[in-house]
Amino acid sequence: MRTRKGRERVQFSLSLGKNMKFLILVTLFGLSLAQHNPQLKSGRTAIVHLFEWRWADIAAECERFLGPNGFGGVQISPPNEHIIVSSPWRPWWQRYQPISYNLCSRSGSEAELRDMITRCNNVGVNIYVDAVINHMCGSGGGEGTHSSCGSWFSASKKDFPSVPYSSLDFNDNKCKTGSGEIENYNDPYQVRDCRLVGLLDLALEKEYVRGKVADFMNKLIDMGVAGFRVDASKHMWPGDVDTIYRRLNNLNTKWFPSGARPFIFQEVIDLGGEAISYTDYVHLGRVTEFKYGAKLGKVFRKWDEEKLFYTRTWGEGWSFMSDGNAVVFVDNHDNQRGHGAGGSSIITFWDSRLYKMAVGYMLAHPYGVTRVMSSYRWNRNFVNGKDQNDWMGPPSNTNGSTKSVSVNPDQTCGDGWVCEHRWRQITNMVIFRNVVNGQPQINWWDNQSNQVAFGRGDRGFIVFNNDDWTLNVTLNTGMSGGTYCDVISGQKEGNTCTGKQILVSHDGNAHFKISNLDEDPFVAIHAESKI
Ligand code: QV4
Ligand code: CA
Repeated sequence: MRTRKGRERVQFSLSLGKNMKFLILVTLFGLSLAQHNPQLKSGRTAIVHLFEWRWADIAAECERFLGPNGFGGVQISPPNEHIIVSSPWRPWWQRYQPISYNLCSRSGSEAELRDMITRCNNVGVNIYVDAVINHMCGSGGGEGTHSSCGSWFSASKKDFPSVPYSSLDFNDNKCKTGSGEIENYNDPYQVRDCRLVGLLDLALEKEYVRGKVADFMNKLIDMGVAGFRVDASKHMWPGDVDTIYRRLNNLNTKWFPSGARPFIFQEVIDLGGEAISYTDYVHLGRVTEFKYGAKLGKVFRKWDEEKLFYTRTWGEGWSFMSDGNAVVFVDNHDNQRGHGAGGSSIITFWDSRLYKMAVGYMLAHPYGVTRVMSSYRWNRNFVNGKDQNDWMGPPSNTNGSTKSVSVNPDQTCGDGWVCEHRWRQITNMVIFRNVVNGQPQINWWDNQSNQVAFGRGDRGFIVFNNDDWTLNVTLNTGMSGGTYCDVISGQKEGNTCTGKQILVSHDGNAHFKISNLDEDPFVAIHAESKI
């Protein structure tokens, strides 16, 4: 059965000459390929997710820390108007229930958002917006003005006057399940046209709805954002979001080259075995590779007989999506608290020793665009293995407003903010990734167990000891002779090392001795840590 689109395609190809068609295909293909480009400023490679941070704090962090330390970009929490939930009290996930596209939220006002985007761009740090465009609030969201800009809405009537959306703009007549919710993830029609956990599902095939979504995203592009993390992408038809992405403006030439396309990375949880696969979306932009964190967690925890030396083929060799399509991370805001996918193998800041190794490995390895999680603590309360407090929002004042991020004299964060991105081992590995950018992985060594090492061209070298005994070996680093500071146990300050020193001989060999009892049983050196 030829679809409407298929008929158009036949007419289209008959009416155009070969070279004209070729030109258009290159343009279209080139267009979508460009959406795989994170548009990072030169020499910068990593994104940090400043989950639930206020705009004013992000702006300050860009200027005082992220810019100077070579971070490439920040993923921010959804900036548009969201529901305000009282039970449970102000959960983090209220921001995944839009009420409108007005730009006032738990993180601040439109003016504060604009100021933050400008200040971060001015120091070379891109802003990527978490775009929630599949749905509005939950069907049980009630009626009234319990919203972050005070807009009135009615969930039961599917009435959102501040957009405006009416009941005509939702999918209910298309969803065929009794509950109106997704009941079977092996039915692509349910996954796209029914409600995800009761969230009112937008009819994205409608020109009117597409227009509202594109206007929302274009306003942010014109303000200077570099792209989007597209929430719940699995729940939107590729053809619908393709149409919307094609309507997006080029990036603001105040900070980006003329013709630069917004970076698109789509949240599609695909651990295999479902009807919908990441392959449905990779032509539109990059996709979050959830297998990455799930597998890396098993490897560093040594579960399921996994061993670190098996990662010699890490990346596409582990049947992850191709490098050019992947955004990778050790944990994310969902699976660090048992939401979404990955299960108990996911390593988070709560397991800090393992976490530093896993994040270090991710940042040292060439695969994918890397995203570092930056979290807040909450008082977990496990009952029968489930955290009853997985809903808890960010550090807040008694009036429900989010606390500002305080920075301690030792550069760590206070008031419940974890700031993993400020942990020396992680900051220094972000810098390592920048220094070795573009260099191939070479000089792999392993002990057939959990001790491995590899280089990145002649620009960097890293050694891990995840066995229960000392690593004691001389390895070819591929680097020029000299004394290097280990950037895990310390760093180069002036012309001295605050941590371990590694002496590389003229032939590139160096001796490494790493006790399995070390707090951080790994060592990393790079061209810019040489004294
Ligand atoms: C409840 C019932 C429903 C009922 C509904 C009525 O479960 O059956 O119909 O009330 O309103 C919250 C509550 C959830 C509640 C829902 C709607 O937890 O119990 O439904 O609100 O009221 C986050 C949280 C969800 C949260 C949601 C909206 O994880 O718990 O739901 O925000 O506030 C799949 C998807 C993937 C998704 C992942 C979590 O394929 O895309 O699940 N991940 C993204 C985000 C995630 C977010 C959403 C999607 C939704 O990363 O943070 O869910 O925007 O794998
Ligand atoms: Ca949908």
